[in-house]
Amino acid sequence: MDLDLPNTEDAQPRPLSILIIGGGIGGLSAAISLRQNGHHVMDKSNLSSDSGAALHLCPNASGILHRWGINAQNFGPSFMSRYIERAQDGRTLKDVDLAESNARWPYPWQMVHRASFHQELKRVAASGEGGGVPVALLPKHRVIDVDPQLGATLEDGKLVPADVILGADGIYSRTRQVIKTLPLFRTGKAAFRFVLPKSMAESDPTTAPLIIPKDTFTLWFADDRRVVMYPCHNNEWLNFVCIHPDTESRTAPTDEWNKESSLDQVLHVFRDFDPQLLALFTKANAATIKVWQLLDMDTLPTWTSGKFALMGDAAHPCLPYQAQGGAQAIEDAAALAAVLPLGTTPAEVPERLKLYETIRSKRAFRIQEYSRLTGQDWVDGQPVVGMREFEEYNFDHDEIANATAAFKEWMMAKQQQTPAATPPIAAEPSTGLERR
Ligand SMILES: Cc1cc2nc3c(=O)[nH]c(=O)nc-3n(C[C@H](O)[C@H](O)[C@H](O)COP(=O)(O)OP(=O)(O)OC[C@H]3O[C@@H](n4cnc5c(N)ncnc54)[C@H](O)[C@@H]3O)c2cc1C
Ligand SMILES: *[C@@H]1O[C@H](CO)[C@@H](O)[C@H](O)[C@H]1NC(C)=O
Ligand SMILES: *[C@@H]1O[C@H](CO)[C@@H](O)[C@H](O)[C@H]1NC(C)=O
Ligand SMILES: CC(=O)N[C@H]1CO[C@H](CO)[C@@H](O)[C@@H]1O
Repeated sequence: MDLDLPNTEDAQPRPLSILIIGGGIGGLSAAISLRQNGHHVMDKSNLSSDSGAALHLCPNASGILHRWGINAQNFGPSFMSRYIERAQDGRTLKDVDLAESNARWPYPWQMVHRASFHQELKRVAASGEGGGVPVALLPKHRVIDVDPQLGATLEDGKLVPADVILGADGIYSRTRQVIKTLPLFRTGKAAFRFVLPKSMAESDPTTAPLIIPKDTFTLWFADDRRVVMYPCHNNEWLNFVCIHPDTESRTAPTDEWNKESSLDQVLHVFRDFDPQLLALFTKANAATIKVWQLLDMDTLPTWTSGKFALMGDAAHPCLPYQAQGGAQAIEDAAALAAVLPLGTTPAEVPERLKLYETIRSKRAFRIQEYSRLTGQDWVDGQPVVGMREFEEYNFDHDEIANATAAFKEWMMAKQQQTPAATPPIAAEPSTGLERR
């Protein structure tokens, strides 16, 4: 590992106490990045294994994880090496070898099993790997209230004071109310999700032709519904996301991201698709089939108040069409670590959190918007916006470098305003800048 750790010996800066509410991808990522800065981090959430099947880690998200010492090789990635688009009747519309174009990115474009990924984030958070003290994972305590000047109140009525409070409690965030109560609204679509063993598909002559040996992402499109299939878990499982009009699976817009569904329902909603694909669906383990309503939210006026900040889906929920929500939560965590190096004082926290929002919001909102555009129904068998349209914007961004540079600029501008009486050394961030 080549992380430059904060040099705490001469300055002995006091670590911040950081309370994170939510232990999903965003909360655990921030726990890791801030712990590695030398802060004391507590994470309060259920911390069960992430539900859902698989997820993309786009190249730069892989790059950020790599710098934190997390290597997807440890949890069985598949790679996005070939991209196939099919019509609902099975005709091939596009078949693109991505090996060459992927070579321009320094880190791989991976598809990983969510539970394994979540386990690994949890493990690294609770370890001292990459420096810093282990995060205190406190799964038993549900947070019921946040005071953005003080800390958070737990179910037992106890107030936990903290220097920084992060709301990382996902799309159904309760801590979002600290900023504003915004309703989630229907987009008109829902998604079935399930996995099946790839070997089962390969051993059946009906379905075998649909299966490319490995590392291939396939989409089937009808105008108002689509099927996404990609491997995960060392290419041993096939992961499906089947997006369709929500009226046909009658999901309620409640907190039911794991709502049970059934094979019959999937087969009915996709009855006009290639019979080979339907034969593939029948191999899904019925118990794993879930349906999730795709909800959206208006833009929040701000993400921060006092020492409190929202991150991840709590701040900017992202529809899954661009597969970027997890990556955006990881980028939030990278930016938070850049603006909160060891040596940041509690009094400086509110302005640093504002800076985090300034660094992140434009990009996060833009990616939300791109995902909305990519999710539009096709018109007359043609996409309004292609699936890979925004790839450059999404991937060619290094949030560690970007947020670190933005923080440096901000510090310099601030120092120029500081009266000469203040020794410049006091305003200098002790470290963190060289961690990239
Ligand atoms: C069908 C689907 C497919 C997707 N595919 C992709 C993909 O391929 N690539 C990608 O990057 N993203 C994908 N996403 C999006 C991605 O899952 C989310 O953007 C990401 O999980 C957001 O992380 P988060 O940490 O903000 O929220 P979450 O991962 O939802 O975590 C929130 C956490 O907060 C906890 N919590 C909630 N309330 C409280 C409370 N009051 N107190 C304490 N804890 C609380 C929850 O238990 C949970 O652990 C997909 C999403 C879906 C649903
Ligand atoms: C924690 O888990 C329990 C049971 O799984 C669930 O009822 C509860 O809503 C969860 N709480 C949070 C904050 O996710
Ligand atoms: C950070 O990235 C954005 C584009 O995403 C860019 O506009 C901005 O100039 C970058 N900031 C710095 C300091 O590099
Ligand atoms: C963190 C990370 O991996 N950053 C990379 C993002 O992508 C750009 C361009 O492809 C690279 O230059 C960065 O190193």
